[in-house]
Amino acid sequence: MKMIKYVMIAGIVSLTACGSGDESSKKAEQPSEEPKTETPAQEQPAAAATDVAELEITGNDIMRYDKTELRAKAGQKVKLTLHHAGKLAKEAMGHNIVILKPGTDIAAFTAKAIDAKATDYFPESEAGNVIAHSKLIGGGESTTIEFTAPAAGTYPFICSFPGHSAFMKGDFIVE
Ligand SMILES: [Cu+2]
Repeated sequence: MKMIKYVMIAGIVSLTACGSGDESSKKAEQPSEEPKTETPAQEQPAAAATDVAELEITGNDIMRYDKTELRAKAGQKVKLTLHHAGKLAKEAMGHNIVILKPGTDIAAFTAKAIDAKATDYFPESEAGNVIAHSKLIGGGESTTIEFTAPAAGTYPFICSFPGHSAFMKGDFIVE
């Protein structure tokens, strides 16, 4: 009986967890294969070099991002825009996005972030664990960062405003 109850609760939790996933994951267009003409050693500029991944993510006044996954290709230029769709000021409900190296101790990172109010909750001492990060913004604001996608892998991202990373987190997946 206990077991059944547990399973039901788990089911409800996973249902609600899916509730916010209204963003149908836009599959990045796979570049069609180059026609296989044997051009001998003619240096062609890599397609990835001119290719820009334009990504967007939005935070709100109830401490959520609108997506939990962002994707790019290794070496690709990434233009990532964070929007804040809410109305609250950044002092109360500020959001940023911080992309971390795999294996970063997120609890330790966010603990240091709490003490980093002067730098908008970005702990400079942890910069070595950071791939890229935006500034902190309040309701109605947007900010864009540009960086080069690192090697293939899964890079966790969070909002480093105190308490937010419990809800505002996801994976930046580099293929
Ligand atoms: Cu936040």
